[in-house]
Amino acid sequence: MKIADARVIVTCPDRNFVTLKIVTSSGVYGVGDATLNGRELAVAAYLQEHVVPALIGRDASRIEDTWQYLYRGAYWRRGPVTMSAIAAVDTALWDIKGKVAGLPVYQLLGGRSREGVTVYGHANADTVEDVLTEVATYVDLGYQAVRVQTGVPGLASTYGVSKDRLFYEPADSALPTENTWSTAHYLDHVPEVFARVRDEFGPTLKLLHDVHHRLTPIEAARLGKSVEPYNLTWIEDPVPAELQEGFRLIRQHTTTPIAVGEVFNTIWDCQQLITEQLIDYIRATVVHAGGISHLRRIFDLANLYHVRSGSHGATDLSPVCMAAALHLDLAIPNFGLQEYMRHTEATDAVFPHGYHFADGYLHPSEAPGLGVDIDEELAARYPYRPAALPVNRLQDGTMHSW
Ligand code: KDG
Ligand code: MG
Repeated sequence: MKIADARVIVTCPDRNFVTLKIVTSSGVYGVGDATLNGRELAVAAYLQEHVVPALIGRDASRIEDTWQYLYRGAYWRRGPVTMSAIAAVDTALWDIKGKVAGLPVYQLLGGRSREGVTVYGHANADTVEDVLTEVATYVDLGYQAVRVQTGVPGLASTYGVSKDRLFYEPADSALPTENTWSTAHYLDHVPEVFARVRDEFGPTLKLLHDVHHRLTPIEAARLGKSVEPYNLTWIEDPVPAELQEGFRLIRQHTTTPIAVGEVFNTIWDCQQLITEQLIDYIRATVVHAGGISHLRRIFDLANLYHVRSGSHGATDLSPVCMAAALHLDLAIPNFGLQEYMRHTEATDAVFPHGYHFADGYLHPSEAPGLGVDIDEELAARYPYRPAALPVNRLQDGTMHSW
Protein backbone atom coordinates (compact mmCIF):
# COMPACT_ATOMS: atom_id res chain seq x y z
CA MET A 1 0.00 0.00 0.00
CA LYS A 2 1.80 3.09 -1.28
CA ILE A 3 1.24 6.75 -0.50
CA ALA A 4 -0.44 8.10 -3.63
CA ASP A 5 -1.23 11.65 -2.57
CA ALA A 6 -0.68 14.01 0.37
CA ARG A 7 -2.62 17.26 0.72
CA VAL A 8 -1.89 20.17 3.05
CA ILE A 9 -5.16 21.82 4.05
CA VAL A 10 -5.11 25.27 5.69
CA THR A 11 -8.43 26.45 7.08
CA CYS A 12 -9.72 29.01 9.58
CA PRO A 13 -13.07 27.97 11.12
CA ASP A 14 -12.78 30.61 13.91
CA ARG A 15 -9.01 29.96 14.13
CA ASN A 16 -6.28 28.64 11.84
CA PHE A 17 -5.56 24.94 11.46
CA VAL A 18 -3.13 23.06 9.23
CA THR A 19 -4.02 19.44 8.40
CA LEU A 20 -2.18 16.82 6.37
CA LYS A 21 -4.30 14.25 4.55
CA ILE A 22 -2.39 11.24 3.24
CA VAL A 23 -4.16 9.10 0.62
CA THR A 24 -2.95 5.59 -0.23
CA SER A 25 -3.05 3.65 -3.48
CA SER A 26 -5.91 1.55 -2.07
CA GLY A 27 -7.98 4.66 -1.32
CA VAL A 28 -7.62 4.47 2.48
CA TYR A 29 -6.60 7.84 3.88
CA GLY A 30 -5.41 9.27 7.19
CA VAL A 31 -5.26 12.75 8.73
CA GLY A 32 -2.67 14.47 10.91
CA ASP A 33 -2.69 17.83 12.69
CA ALA A 34 0.19 20.22 11.80
CA THR A 35 -1.05 23.40 13.49
CA LEU A 36 1.56 25.67 15.11
CA ASN A 37 -0.22 28.67 16.57
CA GLY A 38 0.92 31.92 14.96
CA ARG A 39 3.35 30.11 12.62
CA GLU A 40 0.88 27.97 10.67
CA LEU A 41 2.14 28.81 7.19
CA ALA A 42 5.73 27.92 8.07
CA VAL A 43 4.65 24.33 8.77
CA ALA A 44 2.35 24.27 5.74
CA ALA A 45 5.27 25.29 3.50
CA TYR A 46 7.64 22.81 5.18
CA LEU A 47 5.16 20.04 4.45
CA GLN A 48 4.24 21.17 0.96
CA GLU A 49 7.74 21.93 -0.30
CA HIS A 50 9.88 19.36 1.50
CA VAL A 51 7.83 16.52 2.96
CA VAL A 52 5.02 15.80 0.49
CA PRO A 53 7.39 15.14 -2.46
CA ALA A 54 9.33 12.67 -0.27
CA LEU A 55 6.18 10.82 0.77
CA ILE A 56 4.75 9.96 -2.63
CA GLY A 57 5.39 6.30 -3.45
CA ARG A 58 6.52 5.33 0.08
CA ASP A 59 5.03 2.31 1.85
CA ALA A 60 2.25 3.73 4.07
CA SER A 61 2.62 0.90 6.61
CA ARG A 62 6.18 1.90 7.59
CA ILE A 63 5.44 4.42 10.34
CA GLU A 64 8.70 4.19 12.30
CA ASP A 65 10.88 4.08 9.21
CA THR A 66 9.15 7.13 7.76
CA TRP A 67 9.57 9.01 11.06
CA GLN A 68 13.30 8.28 11.12
CA TYR A 69 13.62 9.15 7.42
CA LEU A 70 12.02 12.56 7.94
CA TYR A 71 13.86 13.29 11.22
CA ARG A 72 17.33 12.19 10.12
CA GLY A 73 16.85 13.03 6.47
CA ALA A 74 16.31 16.74 7.15
CA TYR A 75 19.80 16.96 8.68
CA TRP A 76 18.41 19.98 10.65
CA ARG A 77 16.93 18.21 13.63
CA ARG A 78 14.26 19.25 16.13
CA GLY A 79 12.42 22.59 16.30
CA PRO A 80 8.66 23.21 16.37
CA VAL A 81 8.21 23.61 12.61
CA THR A 82 10.06 20.40 11.69
CA MET A 83 8.52 18.38 14.52
CA SER A 84 4.95 19.54 13.81
CA ALA A 85 5.39 18.53 10.18
CA ILE A 86 6.76 15.10 11.17
CA ALA A 87 3.94 14.78 13.72
CA ALA A 88 1.33 15.29 11.01
CA VAL A 89 2.80 12.51 8.86
CA ASP A 90 3.13 10.16 11.83
CA THR A 91 -0.43 10.80 13.01
CA ALA A 92 -1.89 10.30 9.53
CA LEU A 93 0.00 7.00 9.13
CA TRP A 94 -1.31 5.72 12.49
CA ASP A 95 -4.82 6.66 11.32
CA ILE A 96 -4.28 4.66 8.15
CA LYS A 97 -2.86 1.69 10.06
CA GLY A 98 -5.90 1.62 12.32
CA LYS A 99 -8.30 1.79 9.39
CA VAL A 100 -6.48 -1.01 7.58
CA ALA A 101 -6.48 -3.17 10.74
CA GLY A 102 -10.13 -2.33 11.43
CA LEU A 103 -9.17 -1.19 14.96
CA PRO A 104 -9.19 2.09 16.90
CA VAL A 105 -5.61 3.32 17.29
CA TYR A 106 -5.56 2.76 21.07
CA GLN A 107 -5.90 -0.97 20.39
CA LEU A 108 -2.73 -0.85 18.28
CA LEU A 109 -0.95 0.89 21.18
CA GLY A 110 -1.65 -1.97 23.59
CA GLY A 111 -5.32 -1.51 24.38
CA ARG A 112 -7.02 0.47 27.09
CA SER A 113 -5.36 1.02 30.46
CA ARG A 114 -8.36 2.92 31.85
CA GLU A 115 -12.06 3.46 31.21
CA GLY A 116 -11.84 7.11 30.21
CA VAL A 117 -9.47 10.04 29.90
CA THR A 118 -9.82 12.54 32.79
CA VAL A 119 -9.80 16.06 31.40
CA TYR A 120 -9.55 19.54 32.83
CA GLY A 121 -11.28 22.67 31.61
CA HIS A 122 -10.36 26.36 31.82
CA ALA A 123 -12.14 28.67 34.24
CA ASN A 124 -11.01 32.21 33.60
CA ALA A 125 -12.41 35.61 34.53
CA ASP A 126 -11.21 39.08 35.41
CA THR A 127 -12.26 38.91 39.05
CA VAL A 128 -12.18 36.25 41.76
CA GLU A 129 -15.94 36.57 42.17
CA ASP A 130 -16.55 35.85 38.48
CA VAL A 131 -14.08 32.97 38.32
CA LEU A 132 -16.04 31.17 41.05
CA THR A 133 -19.04 31.18 38.70
CA GLU A 134 -16.86 29.81 35.91
CA VAL A 135 -15.53 27.00 38.10
CA ALA A 136 -19.12 26.15 39.06
CA THR A 137 -20.01 25.82 35.35
CA TYR A 138 -17.35 23.14 34.94
CA VAL A 139 -18.35 21.35 38.12
CA ASP A 140 -21.95 21.29 36.87
CA LEU A 141 -20.77 19.82 33.57
CA GLY A 142 -19.11 16.99 35.52
CA TYR A 143 -15.47 18.03 35.34
CA GLN A 144 -13.21 16.69 38.08
CA ALA A 145 -10.37 19.10 37.32
CA VAL A 146 -10.35 22.81 36.53
CA ARG A 147 -7.58 25.24 35.63
CA VAL A 148 -8.17 28.62 37.29
CA GLN A 149 -6.87 31.94 35.90
CA THR A 150 -7.94 35.47 36.84
CA GLY A 151 -7.00 39.01 35.99
CA VAL A 152 -4.41 40.57 38.27
CA PRO A 153 -5.45 43.77 40.11
CA GLY A 154 -3.34 46.66 38.83
CA LEU A 155 -2.76 45.09 35.38
CA ALA A 156 -4.96 46.07 32.44
CA SER A 157 -5.05 42.60 30.84
CA THR A 158 -3.67 39.14 31.54
CA TYR A 159 -2.73 36.39 29.08
CA GLY A 160 -5.06 33.39 29.33
CA VAL A 161 -7.98 35.43 30.68
CA SER A 162 -10.55 36.17 28.00
CA LYS A 163 -14.15 37.16 27.48
CA ASP A 164 -14.91 33.84 25.78
CA ARG A 165 -16.11 30.97 27.94
CA LEU A 166 -15.37 27.23 27.47
CA PHE A 167 -12.86 28.14 24.76
CA TYR A 168 -10.62 31.11 24.17
CA GLU A 169 -8.25 32.36 21.53
CA PRO A 170 -5.01 34.00 22.69
CA ALA A 171 -3.79 34.69 19.12
CA ASP A 172 -5.85 37.85 18.87
CA SER A 173 -4.23 40.03 16.22
CA ALA A 174 -2.17 39.79 13.01
CA LEU A 175 0.85 41.17 14.87
CA PRO A 176 1.51 40.44 18.57
CA THR A 177 -0.49 42.63 20.95
CA GLU A 178 1.33 43.82 24.08
CA ASN A 179 0.23 43.14 27.67
CA THR A 180 1.77 44.54 30.85
CA TRP A 181 3.17 42.35 33.59
CA SER A 182 4.08 42.72 37.26
CA THR A 183 5.41 39.73 39.16
CA ALA A 184 4.82 41.50 42.49
CA HIS A 185 1.12 42.10 41.79
CA TYR A 186 0.73 38.54 40.50
CA LEU A 187 2.41 36.80 43.46
CA ASP A 188 0.33 38.84 45.90
CA HIS A 189 -2.91 37.93 44.15
CA VAL A 190 -2.77 34.20 43.29
CA PRO A 191 -2.92 32.69 46.81
CA GLU A 192 -6.13 34.61 47.52
CA VAL A 193 -7.71 33.20 44.36
CA PHE A 194 -7.06 29.61 45.40
CA ALA A 195 -8.08 30.24 49.01
CA ARG A 196 -11.48 31.38 47.72
CA VAL A 197 -11.86 28.52 45.21
CA ARG A 198 -10.94 25.84 47.76
CA ASP A 199 -13.26 27.38 50.30
CA GLU A 200 -16.15 27.35 47.84
CA PHE A 201 -15.61 23.94 46.20
CA GLY A 202 -14.06 21.80 48.93
CA PRO A 203 -11.02 19.53 48.99
CA THR A 204 -11.58 17.02 46.17
CA LEU A 205 -11.87 19.12 43.00
CA LYS A 206 -8.52 19.07 41.19
CA LEU A 207 -7.26 22.64 40.77
CA LEU A 208 -4.56 23.73 38.34
CA HIS A 209 -2.90 27.00 37.45
CA ASP A 210 -0.84 28.12 34.44
CA VAL A 211 2.01 30.57 35.07
CA HIS A 212 2.83 30.89 31.34
CA HIS A 213 6.61 30.96 31.90
CA ARG A 214 6.58 34.35 33.63
CA LEU A 215 8.65 33.79 36.78
CA THR A 216 12.23 33.11 37.74
CA PRO A 217 12.91 29.84 39.63
CA ILE A 218 13.03 31.50 43.05
CA GLU A 219 9.82 33.44 42.34
CA ALA A 220 8.17 30.21 41.20
CA ALA A 221 9.36 28.54 44.41
CA ARG A 222 7.63 31.28 46.39
CA LEU A 223 4.43 30.83 44.37
CA GLY A 224 4.52 27.07 44.91
CA LYS A 225 4.95 27.49 48.66
CA SER A 226 2.23 30.11 48.91
CA VAL A 227 -0.39 27.83 47.32
CA GLU A 228 0.59 24.65 49.21
CA PRO A 229 -2.36 25.00 51.63
CA TYR A 230 -4.76 24.75 48.66
CA ASN A 231 -3.37 21.47 47.35
CA LEU A 232 -3.05 22.25 43.64
CA THR A 233 -2.71 19.35 41.20
CA TRP A 234 -0.04 21.41 39.44
CA ILE A 235 1.42 24.77 38.64
CA GLU A 236 2.21 24.81 34.94
CA ASP A 237 5.13 26.42 33.08
CA PRO A 238 6.40 28.24 36.18
CA VAL A 239 9.55 29.39 34.35
CA PRO A 240 10.79 29.26 30.76
CA ALA A 241 12.18 25.75 30.35
CA GLU A 242 15.21 26.21 28.15
CA LEU A 243 17.31 25.94 31.33
CA GLN A 244 16.14 22.55 32.53
CA GLU A 245 18.29 22.64 35.68
CA GLY A 246 16.45 25.81 36.74
CA PHE A 247 13.61 23.58 37.94
CA ARG A 248 15.87 22.15 40.65
CA LEU A 249 15.59 25.36 42.63
CA ILE A 250 11.77 25.29 42.50
CA ARG A 251 11.80 21.66 43.56
CA GLN A 252 14.00 22.34 46.60
CA HIS A 253 11.44 24.76 48.03
CA THR A 254 7.95 23.48 47.39
CA THR A 255 5.82 20.35 47.31
CA THR A 256 3.37 21.87 44.82
CA PRO A 257 3.60 19.60 41.74
CA ILE A 258 5.05 21.04 38.54
CA ALA A 259 3.85 20.55 34.96
CA VAL A 260 5.71 21.70 31.88
CA GLY A 261 6.13 20.90 28.20
CA GLU A 262 3.51 22.43 25.93
CA VAL A 263 6.24 24.13 23.88
CA PHE A 264 8.53 21.09 23.83
CA ASN A 265 9.08 19.27 20.57
CA THR A 266 11.42 16.38 21.34
CA ILE A 267 12.47 14.09 24.14
CA TRP A 268 15.68 16.11 24.44
CA ASP A 269 13.69 19.13 25.70
CA CYS A 270 12.66 17.21 28.81
CA GLN A 271 15.37 14.57 29.28
CA GLN A 272 16.94 16.25 32.32
CA LEU A 273 13.60 17.38 33.72
CA ILE A 274 12.41 13.78 33.68
CA THR A 275 15.53 11.84 34.63
CA GLU A 276 16.31 14.14 37.57
CA GLN A 277 12.66 14.03 38.66
CA LEU A 278 12.38 17.81 38.53
CA ILE A 279 8.75 17.72 37.32
CA ASP A 280 5.59 15.73 37.98
CA TYR A 281 3.68 16.07 34.68
CA ILE A 282 5.01 16.26 31.13
CA ARG A 283 2.70 18.33 28.90
CA ALA A 284 4.12 17.61 25.45
CA THR A 285 1.47 16.74 22.90
CA VAL A 286 1.06 14.84 19.66
CA VAL A 287 1.17 17.73 17.17
CA HIS A 288 4.20 19.59 18.51
CA ALA A 289 6.27 16.64 19.73
CA GLY A 290 6.70 14.48 16.65
CA GLY A 291 3.40 12.61 16.62
CA ILE A 292 2.11 9.53 18.41
CA SER A 293 5.38 7.62 17.93
CA HIS A 294 7.68 10.19 19.52
CA LEU A 295 5.28 11.24 22.27
CA ARG A 296 4.96 7.59 23.25
CA ARG A 297 8.73 7.55 23.67
CA ILE A 298 8.61 10.62 25.93
CA PHE A 299 5.86 9.09 28.07
CA ASP A 300 7.76 5.82 28.38
CA LEU A 301 10.85 7.66 29.63
CA ALA A 302 8.65 9.65 32.02
CA ASN A 303 7.13 6.44 33.36
CA LEU A 304 10.54 5.26 34.60
CA TYR A 305 10.84 8.42 36.74
CA HIS A 306 7.34 8.70 38.25
CA VAL A 307 6.36 11.48 35.86
CA ARG A 308 2.82 11.40 34.48
CA SER A 309 1.41 12.75 31.23
CA GLY A 310 -0.61 15.97 31.19
CA SER A 311 -0.90 16.77 27.52
CA HIS A 312 -1.58 20.22 26.14
CA GLY A 313 -5.06 20.42 24.61
CA ALA A 314 -5.81 24.07 23.87
CA THR A 315 -8.11 25.15 21.03
CA ASP A 316 -5.15 25.77 18.71
CA LEU A 317 -4.58 22.00 18.60
CA SER A 318 -7.16 20.68 16.15
CA PRO A 319 -9.69 17.90 16.85
CA VAL A 320 -7.30 15.65 14.88
CA CYS A 321 -4.63 16.19 17.54
CA MET A 322 -7.19 15.75 20.31
CA ALA A 323 -8.36 12.44 18.85
CA ALA A 324 -4.78 11.18 18.56
CA ALA A 325 -3.96 12.34 22.12
CA LEU A 326 -6.98 10.45 23.50
CA HIS A 327 -5.90 7.14 21.95
CA LEU A 328 -2.45 7.53 23.51
CA ASP A 329 -3.88 8.74 26.85
CA LEU A 330 -6.09 5.68 27.03
CA ALA A 331 -3.25 3.24 26.40
CA ILE A 332 -0.25 4.47 28.41
CA PRO A 333 0.32 3.31 32.00
CA ASN A 334 1.37 6.75 33.35
CA PHE A 335 -1.50 8.93 32.19
CA GLY A 336 -2.14 11.92 34.46
CA LEU A 337 -4.57 14.44 32.98
CA GLN A 338 -5.55 15.72 29.55
CA GLU A 339 -6.29 19.39 28.89
CA TYR A 340 -9.57 19.92 27.04
CA MET A 341 -10.52 23.34 25.78
CA ARG A 342 -13.61 22.89 23.70
CA HIS A 343 -13.57 23.90 20.03
CA THR A 344 -16.12 26.21 18.47
CA GLU A 345 -19.07 24.85 16.48
CA ALA A 346 -17.43 25.93 13.22
CA THR A 347 -14.25 23.99 14.08
CA ASP A 348 -16.22 20.90 15.08
CA ALA A 349 -18.12 21.02 11.78
CA VAL A 350 -14.90 21.10 9.72
CA PHE A 351 -13.46 18.21 11.76
CA PRO A 352 -16.27 15.67 12.35
CA HIS A 353 -15.16 13.39 15.18
CA GLY A 354 -16.39 10.53 17.31
CA TYR A 355 -14.74 11.34 20.65
CA HIS A 356 -17.15 12.49 23.32
CA PHE A 357 -17.25 13.97 26.83
CA ALA A 358 -19.16 12.34 29.69
CA ASP A 359 -18.86 12.77 33.47
CA GLY A 360 -15.47 14.46 33.42
CA TYR A 361 -13.94 12.01 30.95
CA LEU A 362 -13.26 12.11 27.23
CA HIS A 363 -13.68 8.86 25.34
CA PRO A 364 -12.00 8.26 21.98
CA SER A 365 -14.04 6.99 19.07
CA GLU A 366 -14.33 3.21 18.62
CA ALA A 367 -14.16 3.65 14.82
CA PRO A 368 -11.11 2.17 13.06
CA GLY A 369 -8.18 4.61 13.04
CA LEU A 370 -8.37 7.90 14.96
CA GLY A 371 -12.11 8.43 14.44
CA VAL A 372 -11.74 11.99 13.14
CA ASP A 373 -12.03 13.45 9.65
CA ILE A 374 -11.77 16.72 7.76
CA ASP A 375 -14.57 18.06 5.56
CA GLU A 376 -12.43 19.52 2.77
CA GLU A 377 -15.29 21.37 1.06
CA LEU A 378 -16.30 23.10 4.26
CA ALA A 379 -12.64 23.79 5.16
CA ALA A 380 -12.19 25.61 1.83
CA ARG A 381 -14.86 28.11 2.88
CA TYR A 382 -12.66 29.43 5.72
CA PRO A 383 -9.52 31.08 4.33
CA TYR A 384 -6.43 31.61 6.48
CA ARG A 385 -6.34 34.76 8.64
CA PRO A 386 -3.01 35.96 10.10
CA ALA A 387 -3.08 35.75 13.92
CA ALA A 388 -0.21 35.97 16.39
CA LEU A 389 0.22 35.32 20.11
CA PRO A 390 0.73 38.35 22.38
CA VAL A 391 3.86 39.50 24.19
CA ASN A 392 4.38 41.01 27.65
CA ARG A 393 6.23 44.05 28.87
CA LEU A 394 7.13 44.87 32.45
CA GLN A 395 5.72 48.13 33.77
CA ASP A 396 9.00 49.91 32.98
CA GLY A 397 8.72 48.82 29.33
CA THR A 398 11.15 45.86 29.40
CA MET A 399 10.15 42.95 27.14
CA HIS A 400 9.24 39.96 29.30
CA SER A 401 8.44 36.25 28.86
CA TRP A 402 4.96 35.85 27.44
O1 KDG B 1 -0.87 28.51 21.45
C1 KDG B 1 -0.64 28.79 22.78
C2 KDG B 1 -1.75 28.21 23.61
O2 KDG B 1 -2.01 26.91 23.27
C3 KDG B 1 -1.37 28.28 25.05
O3 KDG B 1 -1.23 29.60 25.45
C4 KDG B 1 -2.43 27.67 25.91
O4 KDG B 1 -0.97 27.77 27.79
C5 KDG B 1 -1.90 27.24 27.21
C6 KDG B 1 -2.52 26.09 27.79
O5 KDG B 1 -2.02 25.63 28.80
O6 KDG B 1 -3.51 25.63 27.24
MG1 MG C 1 -0.16 26.40 29.24
